[in-house]
Amino acid sequence: MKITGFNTRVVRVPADNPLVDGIPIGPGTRDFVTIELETDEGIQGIGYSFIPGMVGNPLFTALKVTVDAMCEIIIGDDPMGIEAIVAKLKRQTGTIGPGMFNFALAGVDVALWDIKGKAFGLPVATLLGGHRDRVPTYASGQLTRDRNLEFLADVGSRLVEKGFRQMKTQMGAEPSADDEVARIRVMREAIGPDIDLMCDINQLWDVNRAISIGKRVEEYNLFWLEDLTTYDDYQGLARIADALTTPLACGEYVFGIAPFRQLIENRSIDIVMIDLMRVGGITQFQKVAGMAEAFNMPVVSHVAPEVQVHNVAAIPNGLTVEYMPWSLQLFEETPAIVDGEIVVPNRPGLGLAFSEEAMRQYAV
Ligand code: SMN
Ligand code: MG
Repeated sequence: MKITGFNTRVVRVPADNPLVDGIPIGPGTRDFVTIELETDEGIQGIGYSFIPGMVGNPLFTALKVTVDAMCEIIIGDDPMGIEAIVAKLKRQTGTIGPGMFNFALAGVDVALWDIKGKAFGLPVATLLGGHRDRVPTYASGQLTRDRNLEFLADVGSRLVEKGFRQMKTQMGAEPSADDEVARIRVMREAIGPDIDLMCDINQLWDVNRAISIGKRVEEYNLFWLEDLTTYDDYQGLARIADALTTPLACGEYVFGIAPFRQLIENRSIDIVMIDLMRVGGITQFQKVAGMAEAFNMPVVSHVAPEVQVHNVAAIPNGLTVEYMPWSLQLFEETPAIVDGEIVVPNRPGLGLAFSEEAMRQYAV
């Protein structure tokens, strides 16, 4: 099989897709570069790239240019040889460094796996390992640190009514430690003892604050605390991990596979979080997952749930899929959630199709 052509688009979707009805999210947009790779056998693979957490960023043009250049380079190549393609792209463009390179590579890699799945008539999760066909998922992006306590209690309990068994909130913005702790107390009271509650700090604390507030919230039995301090302070994170019984999850800010070795070997974390874009796509995700398994650590996905469901369902140490709804509007249909679990589509490849209506409406 040969790659014969490609089509990429910048798509700007409105930030208005909350997981419970009637909650205004935004204003703003979420920007994606969508990718369609064509082959001489008529199989088309789809993927997308974006820069998590960056909205309306001028660097976005650079992402589109990088994706286009990569697609140009691989025309004529066999899409079955994904590692050969990654190696070629690294040789020819890797000197731009892991940032933009990985963001662009991730989208291309996802499209290549979609082709491979369609060629074999199997879901990508099955090709990658096929551990199970559904996995736990948690509601994300709803209970953010800009919301007040009333909002947290209201939306938290509505997410439970919607069927979510796990959800994530945030700390890191309150000047006083008491106010930080109050957010977790209110959340726990609202959702009860049986719902898994995670909390993301997004690197906003220093090591000592992480230990002192981390100890105070232990009574609320958090499922994990995430990115408590600077992501590459491996030793600082290890001190926090030693001091707390709550598991620490980090890794979404890490580019590529090698820095995960530092997080894991230094025991800076208990749960390995892998961002699909920064790691460089499905191929690289699976390598980090294997490394984590060897160290007896579970893996959780970051963003892109409709793609990441394949990664997490494929492996024995997949813990849960982050259900971050940002990218869902790009597709005609997205994986179902049943009893708090996200279900791998029983279709070849990713089991996804771009919504032509969304493309028409939101393409820039
Ligand atoms: C997050 C950060 C940036 C983009 C999306 C999500 C957040 C998370 O850290 O873990 O959900
Ligand atoms: Mg996070």
